[in-house]
Amino acid sequence: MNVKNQIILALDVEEKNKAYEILDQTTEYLDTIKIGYPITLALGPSIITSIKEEYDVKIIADFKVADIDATNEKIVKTTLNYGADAIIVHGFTGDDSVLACKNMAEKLDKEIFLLTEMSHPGADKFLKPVSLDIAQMGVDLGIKNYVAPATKIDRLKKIREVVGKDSFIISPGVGFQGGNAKDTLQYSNAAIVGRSIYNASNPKKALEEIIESIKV
Ligand code: OMP
Repeated sequence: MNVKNQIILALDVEEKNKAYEILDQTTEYLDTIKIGYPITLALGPSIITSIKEEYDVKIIADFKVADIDATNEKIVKTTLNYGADAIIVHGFTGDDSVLACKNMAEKLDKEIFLLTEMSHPGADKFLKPVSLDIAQMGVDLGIKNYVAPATKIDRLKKIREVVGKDSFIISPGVGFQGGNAKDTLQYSNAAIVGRSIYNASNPKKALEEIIESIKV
């Protein structure tokens, strides 16, 4: 996946007007949008289709898929058929669950992102001890795309070492959660930013500042 300006907008708003207002202000600079549970549960999954019809963007559906293989397969199929280009999948469920997602995405000519370690402090308790194993499982399964935290650069660096330079990593936690885009992009291919853009008084300016901060 190619991400314009190396920034992905996490569009975690719950009102349609607000979503479109933010997209109107930011899609000059962005071509990849992450759609998750907040907007999908508020507006229904057809919001994915509507945004794809209205804007020239790629959509990563962040549904953190984490079920048995048969259920995962259905979740991935339905989500990608709404028009998402890729879907985020948890890795802790194990290889059969993850493989079911990968196979379904490939059948539809789309992609999955494997979530390794998470960005919030609580992830240190259960996920951190296994995140490098999750990343290695992804490599063994032939997965190309990963999610790894912008808030824990040492962990992001280790995950990069496991998945290799040719894998594609996207990293949440820039801005509001304390991560910084420039440091993150030393090891990651794209930073995911939500609240620092959509809650800003001027989302376009906030995004311009983040893009500038990467260049200096
Ligand atoms: P902000 O903290 O508002 O910038 O948003 C971060 C976005 O990334 C939200 O949509 C989170 O759900 C998501 N996210 C994390 O914050 N941490 C993770 O470890 C993984 C994700 C994710 O999978 O996107």
